[in-house]
Amino acid sequence: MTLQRIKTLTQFIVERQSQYPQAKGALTRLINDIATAAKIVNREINAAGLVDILGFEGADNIQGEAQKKLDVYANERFIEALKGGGECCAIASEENEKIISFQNEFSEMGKYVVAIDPLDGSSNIEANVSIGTVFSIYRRISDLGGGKLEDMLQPGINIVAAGYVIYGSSTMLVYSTGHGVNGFTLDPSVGIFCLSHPDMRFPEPPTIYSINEGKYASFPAGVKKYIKYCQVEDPVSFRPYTSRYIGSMVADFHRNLIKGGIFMYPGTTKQPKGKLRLLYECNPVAFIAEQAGGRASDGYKRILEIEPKTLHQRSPLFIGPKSMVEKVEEFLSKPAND
Ligand code: AHM
Ligand code: MG
Repeated sequence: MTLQRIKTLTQFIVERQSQYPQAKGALTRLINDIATAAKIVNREINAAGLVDILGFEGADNIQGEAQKKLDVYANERFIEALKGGGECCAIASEENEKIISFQNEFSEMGKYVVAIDPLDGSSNIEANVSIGTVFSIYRRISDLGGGKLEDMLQPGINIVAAGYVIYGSSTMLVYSTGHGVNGFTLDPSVGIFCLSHPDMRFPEPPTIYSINEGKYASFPAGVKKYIKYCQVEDPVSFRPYTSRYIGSMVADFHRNLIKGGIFMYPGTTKQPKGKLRLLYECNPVAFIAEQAGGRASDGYKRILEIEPKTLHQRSPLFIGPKSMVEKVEEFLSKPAND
């Protein structure tokens, strides 16, 4: 690729911003802050086998799960970058019990709030499996001053921008501001994200289903039936589908966005609301999925329309191409003995 043909993330967002003369660049700067922190986290992840950063930190996070050192490191880097950047007035992180609110020292604006899972899928770190960062950005609804809980408890339909970073065989930032989805691959030699996947859409026909089938016995009847439907031979609808499950939501979602497939994390008998958190995990990928022509549902309704009651609430998640998500919703809406 010649240099003239490369479009960097910064060029791309500045270009996009110039289409909106009223925009003052705050969102652009905020996304840049996230990208900068992602590069620092990426460097540490790449060096994980070399330095003493793998393993447990010794504390549990608010979900009662042991925090890995890299979880803590990533959380600190994103908080620093967002606080220092001056464009947001509060952060809700999967790693912190309460919101982190700051009166912005650098700007009287601070008109955005950010919900973030700094390092999702961290149980995969030791095995060199892809992990990710997931984020969503909302406009604050409270008056000026430090951000408040109410700013965070907004439904996903209020998202202004959302995205994820996948630390995989290459590192990518995928994001949307509500005008389609674009993906940028990090060139590690120069530390720049370059546009590599413009206007991402779920391809047709989709052929992959992703779910932790080890939990099959405790899934709702409709999900069990949908899994069987995926496995039935029917060349017209390209079944049987291929099963793929990494156990890292960002990586599973990203593969399905590129190759065409559904990711499911249903409720189980032990955890009726599933495992994934609405604010940090479900909402941002739901926003991306819809912008890529797909659908995200809790099995019955659109994820983005759920009114959050608490910061760390969980939700079942069915996400991917519209046709696949609608099919699983159809199975779930039937009586159990049907
Ligand atoms: P985490 O936030 O503690 O990393 O957990 C979330 C992860 C997701 O990335 C992934 O989809 C899911 O947990 C896998 O869970 P399971 O091991 O139950 O299949
Ligand atoms: Mg997570």
